[in-house]
Amino acid sequence: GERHILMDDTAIRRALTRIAHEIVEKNKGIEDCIVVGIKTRGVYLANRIAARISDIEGIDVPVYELDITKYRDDLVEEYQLEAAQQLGETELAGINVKNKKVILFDDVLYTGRTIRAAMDAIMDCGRPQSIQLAVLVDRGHRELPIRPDFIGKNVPTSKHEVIQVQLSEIDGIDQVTIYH
Ligand code: 3GP
Ligand code: 5GP
Ligand code: MG
Repeated sequence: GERHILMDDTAIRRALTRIAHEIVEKNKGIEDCIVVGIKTRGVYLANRIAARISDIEGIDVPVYELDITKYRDDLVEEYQLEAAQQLGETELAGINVKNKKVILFDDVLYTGRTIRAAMDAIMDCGRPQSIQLAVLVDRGHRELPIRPDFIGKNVPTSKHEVIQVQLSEIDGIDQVTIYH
């Protein structure tokens, strides 16, 4: 099929800079905030956002990574157990989220099931003050009442279209492409 580039490196850079400012504005600073990136590409985005926030505010924001495999609701029990063993429980275990403002970052938001699972994992670590959601691309088609607080680009899609997110850290290029 056909493909179109939705965001190039400049567009991604500007979107992340805007989101960093929006996060600082919404939270009136960055005190008590932590950033949690959802593997794989959400982690790189989380690190980039934290670096920008440090540039803006002069304060370092803690960044954590989260693999939600064992929290998904669409895996059979056996597989969930296997995934949990491989992961040695969730990598968030031991992180203090109590009274923190948790900013979750994923590359693409689709059904919302991954984010629901991520919220489950966070709640297992304590009671955060709030959870906020940032995504590079919102492609629609939610199956749960979940909406992002910070959005790089809204991309209305059909269900058969696929969004590819490439980030320089692992893909050698910064680019968002739609395949239809
Ligand atoms: P990511 O882990 O870097 O976010 O889920 C594994 C990878 O497959 C994801 O990379 C994501 O980019 C890609 N992907 C593309 N379409 C889908 C989809 O519809 N569902 C899931 N789970 N992953 C998708
Ligand atoms: P969910 O459907 O739970 O919102 O998304 C599942 C996971 O797959 C999330 O990590 C999300 O980033 C990823 N995902 C869903 N749809 C797409 C897509 O079209 N492209 C990419 N790159 N990732 C997707
Ligand atoms: Mg993802």
